[in-house]
Amino acid sequence: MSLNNELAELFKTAAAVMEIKGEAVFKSIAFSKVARLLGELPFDIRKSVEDGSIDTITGIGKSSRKIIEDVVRTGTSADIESLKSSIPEGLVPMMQIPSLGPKTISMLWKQRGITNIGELTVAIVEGKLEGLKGLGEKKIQSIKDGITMLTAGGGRIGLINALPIAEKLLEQVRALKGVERAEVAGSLRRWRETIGDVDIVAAVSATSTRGHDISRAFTKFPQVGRVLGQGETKSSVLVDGGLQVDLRIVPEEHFGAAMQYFTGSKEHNVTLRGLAQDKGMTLNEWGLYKLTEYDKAKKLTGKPPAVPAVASRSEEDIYEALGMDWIPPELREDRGEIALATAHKVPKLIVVKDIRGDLHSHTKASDGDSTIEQMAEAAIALGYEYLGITDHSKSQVIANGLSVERLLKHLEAIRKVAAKIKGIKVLASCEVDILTDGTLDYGDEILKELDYVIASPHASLKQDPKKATDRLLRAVDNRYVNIIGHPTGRKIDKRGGLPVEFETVFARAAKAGVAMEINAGWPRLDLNDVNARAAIAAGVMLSVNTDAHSISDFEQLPLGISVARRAGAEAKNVINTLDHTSLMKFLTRKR
Ligand code: DGT
Ligand code: CA
Ligand code: CA
Ligand code: ZN
Repeated sequence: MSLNNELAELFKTAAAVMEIKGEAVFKSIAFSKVARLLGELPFDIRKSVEDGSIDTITGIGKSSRKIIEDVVRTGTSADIESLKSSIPEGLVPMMQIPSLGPKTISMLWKQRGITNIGELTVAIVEGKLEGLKGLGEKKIQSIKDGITMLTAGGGRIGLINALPIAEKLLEQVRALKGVERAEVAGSLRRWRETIGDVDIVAAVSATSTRGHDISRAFTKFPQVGRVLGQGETKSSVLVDGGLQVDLRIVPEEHFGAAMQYFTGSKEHNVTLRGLAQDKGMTLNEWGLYKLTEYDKAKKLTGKPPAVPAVASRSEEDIYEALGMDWIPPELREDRGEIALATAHKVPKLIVVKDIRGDLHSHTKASDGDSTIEQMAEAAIALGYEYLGITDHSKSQVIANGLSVERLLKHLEAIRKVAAKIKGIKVLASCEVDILTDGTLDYGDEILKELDYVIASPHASLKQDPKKATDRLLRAVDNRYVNIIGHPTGRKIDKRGGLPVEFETVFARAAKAGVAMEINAGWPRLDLNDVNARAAIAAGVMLSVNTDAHSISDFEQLPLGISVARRAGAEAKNVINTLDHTSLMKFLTRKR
């Protein structure tokens, strides 16, 4: 960083500190101005200090000049340092959270003792921000989203956070006058686990003059915080919480092409375009065109080409014209899907409705919020045939894991509910901890009392690959283990999880008849798409479960299904699409 920029940052920090302290507002404004001035200065400030010409720069007052001179001469400024140390050091970094300003930070600090982003996160989770002036539910949610964005790295937001924001926007766009239809494209339509920005494509009836009105109305939506750009065919905004949303407006006859293009992925599109070229065609956001004809119209940009397209209205038309089947968005990552589509062998991907029951759920017996009955009732409401109750085993002390004695009592309680309740089979199980060396938290004499066993790693996730792999292998080898739960223990953007050599583990699991879980609970999504794909290739069965700790957690199933779909899973690859009888056959085959 140049000295100018370094100084600009320093002044920005100083201004932020004073704003948070709520003192000397005019001075804070002056510091902000100096920061901007330094950032835009076309010459090196060091020179002006050395030849004294700094006096002639308007906008740099006496105290600012002293700070600059001190930094040039000594590399630091005592004035700034003492200012910085006058408040807790974690407060200034909180300014990076979109939608969080100095006034709110000041209030959080003075009224709730919050001094850094970590404490703020905890306070939000624990509901400790209630009762603060100007901090309604909506504002708190947007702060939460902002933290997610900031800590996600690379400014990506979690799928689970992006979905409701996009859904709401989509509804608003569809309601705009002149919009015939609108859909989400981009990574969100492909259900990537994190989202860089949200892409929406809207269709208008003709090359209508409405484009401008629609795009202007879009930038005026109440949740829009900043407008990054606005034009007749596209607009970009930042919504509350800092998430970017791109809107594209196209004539309806080009809607399919725009959806295809903006759904991506980029890699998928590049390969597809190459294929089009081989066939003497060109594929772009407007449609699929014959190269010979397209060249004549090429100079027209920002507008649809003046020649008729081979295909443009629907995605199906485009893929068909390229000699292939339509490809579900979740597969469009250039991982072999184009060859499959050309051979008419696109898998019939699993859908949410294929799931007949959840095999991983918790109750009040360990760290869940609901009773056995409540969980079972909720599962019935979802139309499930069966539900596995799997509370934590004894080593999970923080999660109120069950001692042997408590487990046996709990099994009895589950079986009592199972006997009484109609319309669902309730299975008595347990999520048994896979300890560091791969031994299980209960001995075989206890495990054999369970209807089936799901075994998961929770602690010591920083092992080397050999140890991590042996750990899972040993669990797979146990004759009572049926499912490995969240096999790596990773949490999206929080921790990486076990570095398992899955090739070895999958080969053993396929042979043993042990299923691997896709844990649908956010932020797990574990296995992830790539590992789940490898599992299928190795002949391993999957199990998509929510790991529900409350009845509302069952709603996270679509996230797990999206991972399965991105892995290319069909219903037949997933054990909890089986009817109860077939499922029990699978779960007892090792005994
Ligand atoms: P994100 O937003 O980082 O989560 O990922 P995407 O896939 O949504 O990427 P984004 O928003 O930059 O662009 C949306 C889609 O538009 C992308 O998936 C493919 C298409 N696209 C964007 N730029 C290019 C490009 O330079 N070449 C090609 N072939 N496609 C592009
Ligand atoms: Ca995007
Ligand atoms: Ca985008
Ligand atoms: Zn669990």
